[in-house]
Amino acid sequence: MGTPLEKWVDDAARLTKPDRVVYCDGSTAENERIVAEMLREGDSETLNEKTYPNCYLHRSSPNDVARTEHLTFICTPNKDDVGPTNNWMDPGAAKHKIGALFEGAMRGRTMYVVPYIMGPVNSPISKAGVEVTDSPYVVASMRIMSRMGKVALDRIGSSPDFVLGLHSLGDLDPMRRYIAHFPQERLIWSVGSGYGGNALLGKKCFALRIASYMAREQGWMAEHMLILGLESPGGKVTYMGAAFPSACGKTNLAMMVSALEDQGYRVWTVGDDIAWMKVADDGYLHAINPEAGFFGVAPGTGMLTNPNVMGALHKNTIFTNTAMTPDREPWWEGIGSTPPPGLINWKNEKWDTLKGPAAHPNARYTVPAQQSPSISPKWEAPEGVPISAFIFGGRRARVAPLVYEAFDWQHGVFVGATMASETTAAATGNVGVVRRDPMAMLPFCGYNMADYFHHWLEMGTRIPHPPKIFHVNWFRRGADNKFLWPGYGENVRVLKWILERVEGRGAAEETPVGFVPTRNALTLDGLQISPEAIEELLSVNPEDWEDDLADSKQFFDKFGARLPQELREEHDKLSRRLSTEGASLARSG
Ligand code: OXD
Ligand code: MN
Repeated sequence: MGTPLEKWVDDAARLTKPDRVVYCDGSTAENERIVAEMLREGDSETLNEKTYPNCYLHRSSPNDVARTEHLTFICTPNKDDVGPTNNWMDPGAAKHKIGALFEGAMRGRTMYVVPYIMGPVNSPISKAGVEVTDSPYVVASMRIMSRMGKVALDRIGSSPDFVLGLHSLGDLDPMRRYIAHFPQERLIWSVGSGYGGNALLGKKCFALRIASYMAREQGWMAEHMLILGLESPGGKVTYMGAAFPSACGKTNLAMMVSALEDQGYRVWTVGDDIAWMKVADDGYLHAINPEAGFFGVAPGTGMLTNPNVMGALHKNTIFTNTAMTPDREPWWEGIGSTPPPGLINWKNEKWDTLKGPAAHPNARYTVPAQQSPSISPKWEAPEGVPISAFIFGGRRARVAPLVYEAFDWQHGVFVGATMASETTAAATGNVGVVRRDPMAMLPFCGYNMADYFHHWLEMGTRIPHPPKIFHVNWFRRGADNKFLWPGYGENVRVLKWILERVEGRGAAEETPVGFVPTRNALTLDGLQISPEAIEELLSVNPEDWEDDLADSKQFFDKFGARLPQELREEHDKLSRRLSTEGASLARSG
């Protein structure tokens, strides 16, 4: 007997053989016990209780510091269903191979049963999951990142409607590390890693890979997008979803302190990483943030780049793989102070410059979202927020202008599908290597991306008031290889133009790639930027775009006949518009 949840937990315990099983209720008293257990394991310590109350530093195994895409699998009976951009394993074979690693993996340990809700507790868009894990660090982190414990247990009750996640640290050997998804069974198996993206199963595994699969079946969207609200003078707030590959400043944009605050433009944070969206009765696509915390990259985060999060990090935060000062405060490169003498690096060694960065470049903070001063009053609204604009972006030294608007939904899907970003080799003067990352979902789509593009095209026909689609590029460089645009809080100037376009205002000029602001359409007062730089930021160079088209064609070809015809059509149309433009430039030049 027992509920589906209890039955599944019993099965997991029979397989992994823990010494004891603890159902988590999410209470403060329980959290104290979990933290004590985390500290007892020896890989975590308490930070300065005066300046960082209830904050901890966790050090992961040095071989276990990031998501491992090559060890991440989607397991469906048919290999074609995962497509050319995912790793595939047959479900039976995966169960056999990975099951052997789970066999007895929790002997001598405690198995924690973590029921959780992704999304606001009473939202019709949110969903329940259960993660079973032998890591107290994972339990403490899940308590920040999701609505965890009794509230979720009550929601699940005797229903079978929840996503299952089995996680064990195993022996942390990368040779025995797997993150496997079984979307048809709503099941995740993760073994051999304690790193957040691999081990906090509610985040990338459920909220993107499994959820994207469910979203396609059920007619909604699970996207790797931040959600922000732009308040304009008079107090109206317009919501936008934005997708960027990693290292493009997504969290910073979501939490931006606006440079136009004195003109009445302010940014409110709804989410910094993931959006779940459904068409609502008002005909708009409504988004919720399925998460309850921010799991952000620490290095590079400081008062200049993200003052809001800096204010939030002084309590109830778990730091992972940062450095620590002799005062037991967290420290990382870019925090805004010079490394103090006696600094301890992320490997728990006395640091000196010969030892490389003191914090691991992927060091993280895990902080409750409500601690950010920028958190939107609507961030837990059960009905979500109506999305008026989608913004795609990448890091491109050339090619993409500062901002452009797609002609229509189908063209916007093409813009998202051909998204790309350069590796940061660009910083040393090279243009960098371009990696295609459609909708920033390349590592997170739980099925064939050709079908994912179909789903996007389909959604366009189902949303009576679809968001307008834009593309931005904060990273364009001039002939001197310097960034042309200042970025950070000044990006609000671009958001303001997007808002004006959404409202049917905002002057624009038609180019082959889409609508670009006219030279006077951006609000630039108070900004030191030359008219030449603006000219260059907004320019569309047909030659650069022809090269880019050749690259995106190669990417599309990987999907063969499964790629939607509409995307080939858009590719051809762009190619034709560029050659007409090229020819007329040649005539006038
Ligand atoms: C993340 C990622 O951690 O995208 O959010 O890798
Ligand atoms: Mn992300």
